[in-house]
Amino acid sequence: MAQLSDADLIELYRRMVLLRVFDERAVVYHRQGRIGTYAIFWNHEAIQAGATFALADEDWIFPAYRESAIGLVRGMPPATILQWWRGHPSGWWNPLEWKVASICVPIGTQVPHAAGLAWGKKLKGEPGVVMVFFGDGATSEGSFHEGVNFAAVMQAPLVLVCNNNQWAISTPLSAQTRAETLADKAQGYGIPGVRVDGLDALAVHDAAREAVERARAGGGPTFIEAVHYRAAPHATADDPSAYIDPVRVEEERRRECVGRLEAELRKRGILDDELVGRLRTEAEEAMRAGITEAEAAPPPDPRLVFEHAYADPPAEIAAMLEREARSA
Ligand SMILES: Cc1ncc(C[n+]2csc(CCOP(=O)(O)OP(=O)(O)O)c2C)c(N)n1
Ligand SMILES: [Mg+2]
Repeated sequence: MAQLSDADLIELYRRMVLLRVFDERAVVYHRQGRIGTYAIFWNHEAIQAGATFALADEDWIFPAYRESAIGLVRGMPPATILQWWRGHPSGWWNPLEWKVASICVPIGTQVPHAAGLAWGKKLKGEPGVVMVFFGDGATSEGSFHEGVNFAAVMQAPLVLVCNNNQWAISTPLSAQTRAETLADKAQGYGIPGVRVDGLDALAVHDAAREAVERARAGGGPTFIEAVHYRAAPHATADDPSAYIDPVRVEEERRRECVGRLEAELRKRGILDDELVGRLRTEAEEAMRAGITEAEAAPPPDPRLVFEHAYADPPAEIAAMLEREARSA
């Protein structure tokens, strides 16, 4: 077990609270019509905060949409992430600034991107490892296979973190794979595969630390399967009552990861009501300031959507852009 100092443990807890409050407030902002469709990550905080806690500042993070707010652990302003969900260009952060890649929505395509960056670092002799997040469903995608195989063959410094929440929207894990565990897949690529309890931030951190150390020492990629169960809808546009047993979801919601770390830290005598309350208030204030800042930004120019999509716009779109430019 990793020896985290008391200060480290509190910082890990603070990050989990920040993520939890972001998620809960984002769902409210969605209901109020202030952000668009939102991918809920309630109870994924132990994976996100635990795994990234093993990284140094020079290391890269490649998130999927489920990890949209992971930049918070590096101090990214909540307003930036809220703007992403509002479809505002001020939500398109510069990946170089935070060493956090763009949020990836196509399933699994971030895996070869991350593998490529990790390989590039190795070729250039640059320090730093790359951590990529993806879901159980992503393990059925070609890009997942290509990315992991490539990274393994090249012994690239890559840490693969699979958030196994056992659902890919309405597709259960049992319809996703015949493999007994997702970690078993690592064997086929010739890399270590480990399974951890995805609700135990300390266990996730421990597995991630070992994987990061291996990658840093030139030992190549590791596959981490963090097992838990999706205890919220896939996204704000989803109605899971059509396909998930609500009793099971209620059970899972009681197995809740922020409270679990909180209880552990209270037991160790390093966390009390005062600090719990203060960290939660700080996170809530950061979110209030974040949404205020986001809503105060001037509306974006709709032409931007096309500007970044085409080098040479098709005639119909070019004509539309011209009309827009004339009326602007
Ligand atoms: C290439 C591709 N195919 C299909 C989709 C539609 N889609 C969006 S989320 C999702 C489920 C992904 O499940 P999983 O990888 O387990 O991640 P989770 O949402 O559970 O975190 C699918 C199929 C997509 N975004 N990209
Ligand atoms: Mg999933």
